[in-house]
Amino acid sequence: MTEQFNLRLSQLTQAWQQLVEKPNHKVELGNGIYDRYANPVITAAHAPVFWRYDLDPETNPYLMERFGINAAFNAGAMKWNGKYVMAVRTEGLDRKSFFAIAESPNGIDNFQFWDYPVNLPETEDPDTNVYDMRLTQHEDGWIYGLFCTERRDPAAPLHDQSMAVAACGIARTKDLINWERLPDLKTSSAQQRNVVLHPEFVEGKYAMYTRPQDSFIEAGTGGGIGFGLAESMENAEIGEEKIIDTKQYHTVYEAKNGQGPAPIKTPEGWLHLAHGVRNTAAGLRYVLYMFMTDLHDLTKVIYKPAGYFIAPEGEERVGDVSNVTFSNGWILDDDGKVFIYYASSDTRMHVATSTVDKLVDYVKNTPADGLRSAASVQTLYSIIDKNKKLNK
Ligand code: M1P
Repeated sequence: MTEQFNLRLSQLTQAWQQLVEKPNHKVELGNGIYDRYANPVITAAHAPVFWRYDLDPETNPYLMERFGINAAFNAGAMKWNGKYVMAVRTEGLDRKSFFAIAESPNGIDNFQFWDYPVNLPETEDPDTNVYDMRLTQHEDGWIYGLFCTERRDPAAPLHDQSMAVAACGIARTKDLINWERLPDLKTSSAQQRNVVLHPEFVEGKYAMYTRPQDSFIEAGTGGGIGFGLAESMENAEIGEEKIIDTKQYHTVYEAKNGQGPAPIKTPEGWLHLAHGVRNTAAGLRYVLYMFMTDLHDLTKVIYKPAGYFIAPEGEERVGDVSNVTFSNGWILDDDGKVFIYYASSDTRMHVATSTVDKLVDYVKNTPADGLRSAASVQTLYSIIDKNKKLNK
């Protein structure tokens, strides 16, 4: 038995090692805006063997998996001590997710989880599930993690075991290891998801992007990316939420949308990455899109290219919730390179790389949505006409 145990253990360890050390490479050609990479950067299989297995032959003679990991996705991201780190939504076979930090020396491969996942303190009203943490290095000196905390709806009748309430949970840290839990965000909306802290004070207050929603799934009347100010994070409360980017008929964000990571500051304005959702006969389709807000008026959208920025492609289209791309983490490097971390189909994490200059060019110079087929044709005519003149 011990021989078999040892053999299986070395095979498991070798398979894990090969996976985490597998070099990644750019997919050729691309669209000029960003480069996709061939391999996912984090998957469920990246979870260390010592998380998933009891390695004691006495108590686990068959070396069975005791704590399976189902998915690793929707990660917040930041540069930390020279490394590229993600706060990964790691989901067990029991559907509960938790946050685990994974780090890479170069941002594109060799991501490895830290030995222990985040031991997130609970509030007096314990979370049933926590997910989708946005990391913000705030100018007040703290690193904040804003995430969705989900609890069963207290008004749900016994026969309905899926009614839930989503709210914005808040925690902060100085080292990504020890976390202080703060009270959940208070707003006048029934539910909240996709809340993101802006990195700078605005009018001396904490600024947040919100996504008010009427119920757990439907954004309903509260749809759109909202913006609001709070006096403090110790007892964060937003009085007025102003919708800065709305849902809109016949666009990729007609059903709902949500802010991705905290925006990136550029001399031209704040670069935003968000997700947009539309309904199809095959269910909801989640894609990523970008826009830019004014440097001095964060509620004013100044550029917004038409359509999606990243949509699920190939194998990305399939997973636990298929046809989804979702991003809540990106990293701006010192040299202007941007690492865009996105999840596919609620299952795994990928990276795409670009630069601030390219992303600013993309948001400024990509035509806006004309909201009618005829307007799209006019846009295309102007591109073709210009190119024809060039060839003369
Ligand atoms: O399943 C797709 C996504 O659905 C939710 O996003 P939203 O609130 O915008 O609908 C979230 O649960 C997210 O985690 C998930 O990836």
